[in-house]
Amino acid sequence: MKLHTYFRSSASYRVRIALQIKGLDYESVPVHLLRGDHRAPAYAQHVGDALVPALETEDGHWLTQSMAIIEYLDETHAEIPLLPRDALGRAHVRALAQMVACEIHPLNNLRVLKYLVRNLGVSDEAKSGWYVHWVRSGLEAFERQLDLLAAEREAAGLAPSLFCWGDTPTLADCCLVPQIFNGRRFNVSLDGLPRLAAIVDRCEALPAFQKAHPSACPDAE
Ligand SMILES: N[C@@H](CCC(=O)N[C@@H](CS)C(=O)NCC(=O)O)C(=O)O
Repeated sequence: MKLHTYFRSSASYRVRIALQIKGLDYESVPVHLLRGDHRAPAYAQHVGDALVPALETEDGHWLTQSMAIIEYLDETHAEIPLLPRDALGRAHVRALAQMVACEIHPLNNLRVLKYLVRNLGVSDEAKSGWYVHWVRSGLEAFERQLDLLAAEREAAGLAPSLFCWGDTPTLADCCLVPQIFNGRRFNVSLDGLPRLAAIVDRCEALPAFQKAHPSACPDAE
């Protein structure tokens, strides 16, 4: 398998975490976003939206969209699952993952921030304000959802979650940790988000998350 990835891309980081949790071997193929490698024909001919990550499977298929890739890996390598076995748990995990991947991340990715500055004439200061506003408010919503899920587990007599849902990392944790890495680069505070901060600490203590970290990537700068 080949993962087309950029070390600082949080969507790529999600897939790297999933690969490491599952202990799968893969070749890392760097796609330098700031140099525009993703728009070069060699890459863009395989990836309709020319975004990273993309996974090239052993039988030559190109898969796109980090969450679809992670679910593919989960279905094809079922040991160490990243989604719960029950439908209710899967719905909760996918909802948390989508809070990051569909609500927070699209507002702060590279091309959106570039458009604000280059096309709308927004200052760097206002761009940073945009970033912090959307990431922080999205993380506050995530914390509220964790509160609600904790109450649901308690009412059902289930043990408190150690990770986003349950006592092992799931797709939701694969999405949360990279978003926090990204937020820290822009000084987004985690104050007042105790559940989320504890989950991130627990994840970051695990070797799989450490091996997937941007600083551990072959293309790290
Ligand atoms: N929803 C996509 C998001 C992919 C995405 O936005 N990737 C970013 C890096 S994190 C990218 O390729 N950005 C290039 C650009 O914005 O020009 C996924 O989950 O894979």
